[in-house]
Amino acid sequence: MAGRIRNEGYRSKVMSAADAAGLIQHGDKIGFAGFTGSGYPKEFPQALANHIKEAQGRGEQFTVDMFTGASTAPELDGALAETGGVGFRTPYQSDPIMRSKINDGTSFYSDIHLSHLANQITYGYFGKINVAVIEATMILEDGSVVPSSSVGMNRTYLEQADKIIIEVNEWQSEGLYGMHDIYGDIAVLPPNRKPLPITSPSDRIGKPVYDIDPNKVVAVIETSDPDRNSPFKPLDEDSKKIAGYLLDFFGSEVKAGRLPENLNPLQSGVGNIANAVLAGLLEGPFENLTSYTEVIQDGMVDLLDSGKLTVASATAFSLSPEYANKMNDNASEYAKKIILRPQDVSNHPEAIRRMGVISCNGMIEADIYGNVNSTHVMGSKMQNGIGGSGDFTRNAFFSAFVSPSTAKGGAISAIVPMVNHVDHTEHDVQVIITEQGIADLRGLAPRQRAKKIIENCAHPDYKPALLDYFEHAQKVANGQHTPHDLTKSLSWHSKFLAEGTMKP
Ligand code: 0RQ
Repeated sequence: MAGRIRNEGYRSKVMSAADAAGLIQHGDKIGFAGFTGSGYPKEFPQALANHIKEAQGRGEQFTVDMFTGASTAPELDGALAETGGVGFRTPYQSDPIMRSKINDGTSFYSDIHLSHLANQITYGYFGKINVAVIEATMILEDGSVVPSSSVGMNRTYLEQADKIIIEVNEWQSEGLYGMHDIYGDIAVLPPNRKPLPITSPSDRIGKPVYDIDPNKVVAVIETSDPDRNSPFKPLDEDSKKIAGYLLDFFGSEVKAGRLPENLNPLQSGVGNIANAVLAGLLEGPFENLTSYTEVIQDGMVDLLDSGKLTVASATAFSLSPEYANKMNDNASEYAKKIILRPQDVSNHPEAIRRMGVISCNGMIEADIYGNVNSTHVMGSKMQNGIGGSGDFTRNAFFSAFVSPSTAKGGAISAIVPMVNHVDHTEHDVQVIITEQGIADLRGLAPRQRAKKIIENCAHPDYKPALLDYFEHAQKVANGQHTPHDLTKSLSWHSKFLAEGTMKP
């Protein structure tokens, strides 16, 4: 392990996770590494959870505020949430225990766009970050730090925190050195910002390492634990259908002359449908593809291996255990085609808009006029968070949302009269796809969109009731732009809460 910590000064700071956790105080704001199950600290958070529990056992109040890149893993989100000691958390999360603590009111949660967080931390909107806890692959002789399998918010937390704790993880491949592109000039206060110099997903504009102030490093912890990535489910028929509609749509856009034959850089969300789209691209006609996205998942690695995808830019891996091992075995080869950037660069509106990125993200529900809810269940409950979906959707060349047309065994329609929360407004949403079909909303007014969304995307069990609502709303509404009956527009959700089904 000495080989991974090549700087004498840092070697002298090696200590146990428990000793490092002892440095944390009640009320500390901690910036953690971690993005979709990769590159998060593995041992410190569990030691911190014990430290919190011990304080609670003594009858002391002990909470910390938790900042990350995005979702993490049970060893971080789960372990800390379980103590009830997370006072505040941001941004995206998906851990079941963390979610339950947000929804039962134990933890405050602020759901913000992933590209905005670094700015907002730097401007001090969240107060002072006291401690940064990151994972690294290596510490080099000159004290610079080689990132691991995610970059996320690390650059900002390392800059902003008073104290730094580094877990050096031997499980991460040394071949990752050279894959990262850490660009920092972006964190300048406006109005003195410069254009982001990225015109192609393959552009490298920063350094392969974090430069940090060694005086701030209070602990170095040695670990060898794997990232906790979960396997993907086998592709189901609905996901394949949805992917098929999207790929046909790409084909017709190439024919119409709006897309080049190798498409524009692709962004694909997380989950099974996104993986089905990537699998479809593997078999499809498009060559020389590029990707400017947030996470690299298995399907993207297959596309790189096949030569169909020439480069992938992201902020993190989101791989199954099998693919994470494959990445570790061949990291230095993949580093020629993969670039991992800070999330304020991977998700930067300027780059997304300039390159004409094609975005495709999952949704919880859409309404008949094209507003999309990605985050809330039945009005009050948080599912995961907006993640990068808003960064990409608002600025994309094409923005698509995908979902099965029903949820919870058919008891919920994903197409509703009015969404119970809006993340992506009708102004930003261009295409909606379910297993029933595709609604291309470009160029349409709200009432024209409603017909298309209901006809093409709603499940047959719900289509007649949606058509009834739309007709009824036009009769009773106070205007004909987006006609609604405000006494009924959310009645589908209240019916579900009362009866366990939206079915008429
Ligand atoms: O709940 O797990 O309790 O069964 O939501 O739904 O169908 O498994 O779909 O995993 O693709 O998640 C929008 C949440 C979809 C995700 C969302 C329930 C459903 C299930 C999950 P259970 P599925 P997915 C970044 C991209 C926001 C962030 C984003 C997401 C659970 O895509 O978090 O886009 N998006 N990041 O039962 C009530 C409904 C429901 C519902 C589904 N209408 N009402 N519950 N569920 N629909 C950009 C990148 O570059 C990566």
